[in-house]
Amino acid sequence: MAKPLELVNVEDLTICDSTAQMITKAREDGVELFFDRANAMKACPIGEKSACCKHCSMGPCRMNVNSPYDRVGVCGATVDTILARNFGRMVAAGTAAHTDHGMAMLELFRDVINGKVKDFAIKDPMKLYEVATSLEIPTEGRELKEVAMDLYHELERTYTQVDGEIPMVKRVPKKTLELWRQAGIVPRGAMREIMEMMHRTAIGVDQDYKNITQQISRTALADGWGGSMVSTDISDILFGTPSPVEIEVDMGVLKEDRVNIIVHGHEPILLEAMMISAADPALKQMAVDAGAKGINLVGMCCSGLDVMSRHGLPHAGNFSSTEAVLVTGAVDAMTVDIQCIKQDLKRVADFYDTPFITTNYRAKIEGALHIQLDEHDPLGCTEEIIIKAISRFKTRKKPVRIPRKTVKGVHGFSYEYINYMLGGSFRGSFTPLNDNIINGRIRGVAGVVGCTNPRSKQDYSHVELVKELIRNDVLVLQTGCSQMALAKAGLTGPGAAALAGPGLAEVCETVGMPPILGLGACVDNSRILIAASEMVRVGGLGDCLADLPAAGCAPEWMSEKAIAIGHYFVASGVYVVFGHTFPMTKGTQFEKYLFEGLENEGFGKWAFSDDPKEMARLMIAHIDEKRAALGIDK
Ligand code: XCC
Ligand code: SF4
Repeated sequence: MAKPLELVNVEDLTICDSTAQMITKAREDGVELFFDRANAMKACPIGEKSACCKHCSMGPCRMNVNSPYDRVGVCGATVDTILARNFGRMVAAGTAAHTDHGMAMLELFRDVINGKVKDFAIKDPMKLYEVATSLEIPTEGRELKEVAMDLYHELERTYTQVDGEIPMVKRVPKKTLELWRQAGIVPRGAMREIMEMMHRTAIGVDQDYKNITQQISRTALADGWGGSMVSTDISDILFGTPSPVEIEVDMGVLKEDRVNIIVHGHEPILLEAMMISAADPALKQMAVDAGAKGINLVGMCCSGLDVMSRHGLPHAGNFSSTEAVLVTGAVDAMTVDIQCIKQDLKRVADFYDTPFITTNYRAKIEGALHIQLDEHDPLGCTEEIIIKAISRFKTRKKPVRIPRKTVKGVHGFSYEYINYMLGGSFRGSFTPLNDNIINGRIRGVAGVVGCTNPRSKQDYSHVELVKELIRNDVLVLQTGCSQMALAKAGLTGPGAAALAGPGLAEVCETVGMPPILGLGACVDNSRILIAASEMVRVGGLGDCLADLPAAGCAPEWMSEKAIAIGHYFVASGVYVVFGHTFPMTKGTQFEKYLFEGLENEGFGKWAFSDDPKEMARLMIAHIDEKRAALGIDK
């Protein structure tokens, strides 16, 4: 780097104490982390507002963000066309990520059924029957394998179908589905939608921002009600449907006297296979022989959340802490699969002599060791990683400094469990939730989800927003890095009820649930869609998703996946607030369309705020508006 950086105070970068300690240590060690790079490289003021286009070589063309209708691109594209095309490509990329992940899960499912994969099995046959029934696949008197194969073929349409409607629309409330049909946005298959989105946003194709938005909605819905939903359901069938489990989080879960292995990424396969290998007596013995007390497997980011919710595995932190955790010097191997894996992890890992291993052919990192995880022999890969970690433990060269902090919390609230919890019987129902919303004890429901971002103080907005929501009797559902922010802040334990408003606190006490429910990884936002559909089905809260007193927020988002998620909620009828930044130029027609116009057409709408108190205010105002429309505002 040319000139020394003016370093930002650590307290301004994060409220996560462990990460703060490790940022300080990294600076002492002379290791650059992404927090400092974000400060050194200011965001491009035009790109930040999404006002540039590089879709052809007549450009790149950039608009005047202060006076957006001053000029057009060389081809004549207006700022609205440019904004909509950029937004559409973000949604296409995000949808591609979730659907490619989902398709990998579906292929694993197929190979488990046909016996080609032997290290995994169907762990939750009941869920398999439930999903099959929801898709009208006959189950009476049929062999599990037969039903499973039918289910596989049915779900494959989610991705590959070229015409018709994806299977999961059978779960969409009738009136919402009617609206989609009228608007022509029922997804056919994810591949088709992503392909068409890319085509329509190329130079000289679709140049009407409203028409582009139609395809944006269709593509995003192929994620939420398609790729992501299938991924969640298949993961539950193969690895078990989560139910509440107490978990320890934060960097203190690393242990100086153990072989610490971090698994970071998104598909549950790697971590599930690691768990099998870490329990192998021969490998355990090898660790003991190397002088360790044992093997300590720890998750990070979404794969961590996924497996944590199912098996209670400890979790070290979210996206903004993945470099910082390496700075402890205590990580004996970090292994990754896909998504949200910073290239820089390799350089930081090298500095601390930590083996850094990629495992998915889709996501190699220059210079990193690649050990391909073959679904047909997953343990071949995971055993090798563990052996590398043990040997690193034996030869640890640098001093180890682990932040002491650990926090306990309860996670793993699948839709099925919420149903059970509320109904108090195995086949419970959402009636008590609806009743409590109608009688006003619960004001509404909010989903607070998404990433952390080095351009905003890590975890701060997540925690402040959620506190404000529960204080106002709003029940909060969480996924992704946001869930981990609240977990580290100590708000996923029973103690959080003390911060809830009187109505919500009373319900929490009666039902025995916390006011903040952690649902899992980002693909598990589909669980929120299912829960919302169930609220409509039970009745009393309107007849489509847009009628519900509900709102969503990703206060510190950074990934294109977050934009895809945000938009599938908006297209489903939900009000969605994004924080810290938004790829939008103020004062444009496209902004007005996303922030107001869509709602007038019966969908949800987008909003933006960079202050958590204001985010909460917007969400609560929307919830109150919906309550008033339902006639339950007291
Ligand atoms: Fe990635 Fe999923 Fe965002 Fe976290 S929340 S930074 S997408 S790990 Ni999903
Ligand atoms: Fe410029 Fe149009 Fe080419 Fe975009 S597509 S770079 S606006 S000429």
